[in-house]
Amino acid sequence: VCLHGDKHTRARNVEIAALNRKDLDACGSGVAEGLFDKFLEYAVRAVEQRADISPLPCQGEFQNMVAADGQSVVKNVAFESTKFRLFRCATINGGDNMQVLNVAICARPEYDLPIFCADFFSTARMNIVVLDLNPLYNTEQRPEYKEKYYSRILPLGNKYAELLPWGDKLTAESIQFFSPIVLWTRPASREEIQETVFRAFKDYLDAWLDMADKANPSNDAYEIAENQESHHRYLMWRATKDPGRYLLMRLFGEPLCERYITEFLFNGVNTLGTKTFLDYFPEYRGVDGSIIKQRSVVGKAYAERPWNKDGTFAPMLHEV
Ligand code: BLA
Repeated sequence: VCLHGDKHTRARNVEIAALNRKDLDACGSGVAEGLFDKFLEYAVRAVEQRADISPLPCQGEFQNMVAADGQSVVKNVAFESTKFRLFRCATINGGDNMQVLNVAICARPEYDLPIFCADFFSTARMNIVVLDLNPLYNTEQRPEYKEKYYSRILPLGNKYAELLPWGDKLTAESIQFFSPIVLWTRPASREEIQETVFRAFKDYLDAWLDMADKANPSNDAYEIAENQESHHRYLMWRATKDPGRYLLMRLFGEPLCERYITEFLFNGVNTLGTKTFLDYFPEYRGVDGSIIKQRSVVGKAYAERPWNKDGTFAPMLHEV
């Protein structure tokens, strides 16, 4: 459907960027504009401005994905640089029925930068928004990590947490991947997504890019290995328990869906480490030794935002 991989993709970075934009525009011809087109465009423009950016080779087979419904238009873009291992954006434009934005940005393991995460899903009946800079380390257990990356942007998080109220209970396991500035909300309308959520998306992405611009690589082998394992655990969680899995399976069929998840969306899950899902999440081991199919073994929890305004994790007593 879009971003045809041709010989120009090996041209200079600036030309690549222009080409991507042109192809992205061409994608839109013939179909109504997607709810998240401008989100993806903003992310692509922001990353293009960085030095030494190039398209990620793994995009290849995913550039022309057509959904089984014959209607939904998929756009996938991914970049890498000396700092970014994986800067990838995906949108699905299925008109009024379904709109999806999924963005993940992982730095290289030399950096302990959080993972940029935008997971937006909209149907005619519901809207789901998760936006965060997912921490590599638990911010309660490592106050220095919280201080390094979250103290400065806490006011931004608090501002949006007021504009975009907490979206009620969610899969309890998910909370360990979220930071004190996570936005988890169920907007009432697509207008709210286009306005408040778009502003939050731009501000969070700018904040992450600003952190990345300032970040210096570690040369401590232990730290680098620890960062890499944290990325791997995160990707393992998402590749295995992503709420979008069922839908992606329906849209693309099992073989393509699996490749899309492991090689594009959560690229790194098969290459950053050798531990298995059950090594990281043994509570999901079923009686026969296989992974329990349910997304959650704990169930839903956190009816209210479990972080205070100062970024302290303080869930309601019965949810501890
Ligand atoms: C719903 N997505 C959700 C929910 C969360 C997230 C918290 C609410 C339902 C729940 O409680 O689980 C997001 N969960 C996350 C994130 C992490 C996590 C970001 O653990 C970890 C960091 N989602 C996608 C893609 C699609 C998608 C690609 O990433 C679709 C193609 C859809 N998200 C999607 C759907 C739902 C959802 C369909 C509703 C399904 C449900 O409520 O179970």
